[in-house]
Amino acid sequence: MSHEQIPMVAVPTAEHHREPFGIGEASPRISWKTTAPPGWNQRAYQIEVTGADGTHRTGRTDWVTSPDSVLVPWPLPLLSSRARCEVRLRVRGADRVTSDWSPPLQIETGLLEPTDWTARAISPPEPHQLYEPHEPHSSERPAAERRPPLLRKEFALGAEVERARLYVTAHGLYEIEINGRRVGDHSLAPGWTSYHHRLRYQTHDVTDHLRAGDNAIGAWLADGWYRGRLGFGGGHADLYGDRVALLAQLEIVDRDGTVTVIGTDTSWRAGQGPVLSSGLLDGETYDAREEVPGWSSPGFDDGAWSPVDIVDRDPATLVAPTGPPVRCTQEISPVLVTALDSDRILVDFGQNLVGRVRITVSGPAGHSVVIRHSEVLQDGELCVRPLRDAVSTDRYTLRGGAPETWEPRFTLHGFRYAEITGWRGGDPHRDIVARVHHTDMARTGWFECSNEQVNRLHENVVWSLRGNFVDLPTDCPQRDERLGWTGDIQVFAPTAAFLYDCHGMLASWLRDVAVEQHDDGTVPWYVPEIPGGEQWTPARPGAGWGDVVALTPWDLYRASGDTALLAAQYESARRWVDLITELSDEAGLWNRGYQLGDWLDPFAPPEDPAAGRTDRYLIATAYYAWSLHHVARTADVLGRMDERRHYEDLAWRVRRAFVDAYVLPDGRMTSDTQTAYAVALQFDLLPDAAARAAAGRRLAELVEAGGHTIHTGFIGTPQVAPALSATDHDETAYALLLQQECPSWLYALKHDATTIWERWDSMLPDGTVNPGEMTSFNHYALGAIAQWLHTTVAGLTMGAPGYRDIVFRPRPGGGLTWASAAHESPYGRVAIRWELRESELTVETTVPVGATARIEWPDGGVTHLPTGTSTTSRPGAGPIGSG
Ligand code: RAM
Repeated sequence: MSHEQIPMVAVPTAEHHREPFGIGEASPRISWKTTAPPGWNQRAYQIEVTGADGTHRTGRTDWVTSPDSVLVPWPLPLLSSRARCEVRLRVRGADRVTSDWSPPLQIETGLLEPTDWTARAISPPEPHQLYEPHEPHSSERPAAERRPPLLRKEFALGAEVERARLYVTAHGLYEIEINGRRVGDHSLAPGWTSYHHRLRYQTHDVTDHLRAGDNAIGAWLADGWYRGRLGFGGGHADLYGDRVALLAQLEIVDRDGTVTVIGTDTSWRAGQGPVLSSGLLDGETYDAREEVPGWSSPGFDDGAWSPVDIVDRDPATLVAPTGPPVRCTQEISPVLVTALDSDRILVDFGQNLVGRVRITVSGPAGHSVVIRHSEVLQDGELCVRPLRDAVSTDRYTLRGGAPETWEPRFTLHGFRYAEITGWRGGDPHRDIVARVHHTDMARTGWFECSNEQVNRLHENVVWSLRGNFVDLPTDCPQRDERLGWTGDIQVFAPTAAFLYDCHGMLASWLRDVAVEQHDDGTVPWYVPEIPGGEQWTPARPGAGWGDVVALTPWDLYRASGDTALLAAQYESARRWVDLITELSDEAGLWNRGYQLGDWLDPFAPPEDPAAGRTDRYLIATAYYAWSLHHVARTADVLGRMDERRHYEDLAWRVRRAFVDAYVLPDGRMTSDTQTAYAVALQFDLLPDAAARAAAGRRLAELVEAGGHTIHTGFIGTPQVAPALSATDHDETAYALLLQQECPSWLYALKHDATTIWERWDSMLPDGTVNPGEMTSFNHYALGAIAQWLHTTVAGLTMGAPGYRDIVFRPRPGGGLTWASAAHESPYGRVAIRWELRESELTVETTVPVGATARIEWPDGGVTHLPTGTSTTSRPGAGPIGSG
């Protein structure tokens, strides 16, 4: 048998971890991808687990007869805390040919039990004891009290270190140094969760940092989300508590087998460092003259430092991460630097991004460099008005002497432009760099086509995703908001799950949504919930936003095949629809209460974005039915058949009520708007094929009558193109996509957009910035069109969860001559590229082992595909007409 015919298994994965180090699962499910000749099918698998140093039992399963390769149950005894093991596996096909063992996956668990934590959270003493009070800052507490502290501790080790792990978290944000060297490369750790209920800790391998003899560990701490100013309208500080704290447990095993545990306790000391102030919205001020040389190394005299206090943190609330950390993922050099006046330069990075600027400067001690940020310019200067109360200003004061390199630690900005006052660098193209930060998820989805503008649009969606997947899914990254808005991710989740492996990150956030759901089932507008002024506090149940609890777990399940997520979120979803059942009338209409409707309908008055043209209760009832249907489907997957029936019956009832109330006898809807038809079609609310066809026709008419510009808001926009395609109006959908006049997707490109905007006219046609209150240039919600590019333009769609069944359904149109999409699915790479020559459509497809696939041609024909890559042509299968 030749080598190519033997199946090969790649390194397996555990749960949704990119790096299964310090994980919280005692029985992580295992997935793998196999390459094999076309037609090969897995009959059985065998898994072997090898425990390291007795931290886990070594064992091997029998051959398990199963075609499964995604999230298969952990096969051996549960892992305990600090377990280290290697997992490898092999597979066998029907032909009984057995693969080699896969390369091993290394897994290490974190601290799984609250009793594993012996360290106690420590806080610098009450600020007045530590610092001289200064002038009051912008927030209620004096600046000095907010000055980010340093914490340190020295210890001796008797022998060389065999292995050392640091388990660490904070109230606030932290960075750790051991013996003068930074630990890890995470940013903004421990991230933002619902801190009262869940606080993430991180695990680091710090073996290389330690040595026999004297050692020191030090921590930078800052306010972050825990204590810093957050939110709009001036915001609020101290939302979770008024003291920052560090909880760290360093566990060291030396060559003699001696275990030493250095935990935070009252033997640590607190001092002050060079960070004078730091806020996520405000930016950071750093005075290098106040640096404390040697503070995180042994031998430093901390006699003048203060003792620390123990503060409460229930170890039962500590959780290991389920997704990757925030990191710097890219560095971008300026594309243009111009002098604004004798002391100010303007730097254009050519891309609206989220991160911070690193500078290298030289100059006299005490000289300050001030960096301000903005997404857009107006009249050649930064336009910071859209940032509202986010100050987004970093300040660096030089220590003097050799060139100094600095980047703020505990803040993040959304910007394309930086204005630097007092620049004292060399070549700004070399000495100024933007460092892009976000949750470091693996990229899994790609799209390209023959139209360069559409490609740029797609690229902009990817950038808006990156800028807003920063530990949690936010609405925007730049102004005084940056909140986990539920409606935004609700409409965008399918797109996100195609482009990046965001399962672990969103699963964590959905946990927070569930724990912050109010007693009556109300889902907050954003999670974590913070005070939001009259409009948002107390939260009221809002259609499209609250529905995140029923719809987003389902979207993630579809993308990943993970039923455990459905199980984990099921109660939360039920509580939501049960609440709406109480709020709806006897017929089943959700027709009362505050609603955002088709938020930001371009025809809504600028000062009232909720006053769109589509009846807000039509939208509310549509979402209610759709969420009921999803709760029923979820119950079905979970085998809860009584509940499935209950919710499906309710869903039918609400559908009927919807049609009675909002669809007129002639098929028109009471709101004769694109959003109404699109939602009715996409949420499957219409009674039969004729009603669907009629709604599709009317939708196409309205889109054409609107001159193929956007007539929809947050709710309608993601649905219009898919609804047109579902009713054979692809060409109308293409015309909408390719429109250049405002409002349209491509309009923004005229203004050099490099991200998706919140409003179609965030930049007005005359090039001035929209004067409205909400003028973000980085909001992913309207980028949900990208999923239509993937599924319809390129034609890569999912037939069964996890892409176990794939339907390639290319729908050429809009003058495109080719398009392609690829997705790294749980089974392996799925890809399509089509090309149109005259009227011949040629399709090249890639199907991974373990999946079934077919092409559904525009003319209705079907071709079944083997695994592997194949090319198929179909004469006469040219562009489809607009039905
Ligand atoms: C805005 C947010 C978000 C939207 C809410 C209703 O302030 O930016 O995008 O979901 O309002």
